Amino acid sequence: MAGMRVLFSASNTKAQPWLDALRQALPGADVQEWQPGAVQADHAVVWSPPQQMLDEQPALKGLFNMGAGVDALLKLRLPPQARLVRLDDAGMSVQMAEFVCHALIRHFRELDVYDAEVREGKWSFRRPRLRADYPVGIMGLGVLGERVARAVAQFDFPVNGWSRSPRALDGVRGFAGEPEFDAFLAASRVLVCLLPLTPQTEGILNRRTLSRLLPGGYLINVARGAHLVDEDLLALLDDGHLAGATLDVFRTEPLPAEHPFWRHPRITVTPHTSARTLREETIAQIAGKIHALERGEPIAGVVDPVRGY
Ligand code: NDP
Ligand code: OXD
Repeated sequence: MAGMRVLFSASNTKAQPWLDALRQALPGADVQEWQPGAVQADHAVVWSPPQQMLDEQPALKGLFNMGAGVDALLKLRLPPQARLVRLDDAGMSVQMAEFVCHALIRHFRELDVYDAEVREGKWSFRRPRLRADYPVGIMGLGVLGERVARAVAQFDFPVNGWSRSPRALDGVRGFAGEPEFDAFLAASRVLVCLLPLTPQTEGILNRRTLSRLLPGGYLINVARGAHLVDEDLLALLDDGHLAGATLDVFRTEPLPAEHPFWRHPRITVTPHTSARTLREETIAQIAGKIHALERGEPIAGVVDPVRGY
């Protein structure tokens, strides 16, 4: 790796521990935090980098995103020959599976109701619900969606999965593309969004689509805030078609203090924390891919900018 230059730029974390770990994983490489006017680099590891950085680095071969979703990066002007590489699991899928199963089970087992009653000193039981009445629909069967589908199926819920191209997964009833979207929704009571944000999926969680869920539907959005039309969710909760929602992602983050989601009694808000980027796993994966690219080998996780993910 002697002579290779790698830049780091991330707006959401302290740079030093990442620089130390990257230097350790790429011995011989010159690894620096990006500053305006930095020398030309071979690769960059980024989260929400400034446009100026990308404009100043036309010779980048690899642009490594420190997350799975590349929607924010694709809004920028990218260096012409750089391969844009998304994070491929790196410890995120197990976190996503535990987060979604937790939200699903908390709703299904009415644990919030029990919590409230126990706080009032009440010892009472609710009628057990049937799993068969709670089919879970997972939008997106990629790296994260597939793991979530398998985890949910382990708890014996019926599982439906929807993807762009047909996917055959054990224990999952598969639906694909626009023509099968309405049938997928109509067969689901709990809806989990794990789609990438693209022009095709923006606003996909709206009055029309959410109304198609079985009555008493429940939404778990762990993908991007712009998948959801906020007012439509509020209206469907108010008219009783939806029972509630767990939302981890929002159109504006942090969620503004005056936003009604904060105070809605049937919405659970978490601060974009369902699957965190883990430093050790992330650097191991990115360093491995940088080595492979330098040897001219193919790598997984290269984003198709036309498809948008
Ligand atoms: P992948 O790219 O691996 O999977 C995307 C899935 O969505 C694929 O199954 C794909 O179909 C499907 N898909 C894409 N477009 C459409 C469409 N128009 N119609 C139907 N299906 C579609 O992504 P990941 O699983 O790694 O991540 C998913 C998203 O999760 C990320 O883009 C990111 O936004 C979000 N995320 C959120 C985190 C959080 O903390 N809240 C953490 C990490 C990620 P096909 O299989 O046919 O290609
Ligand atoms: C991601 C995220 O896309 O953390 O990885 O949202």
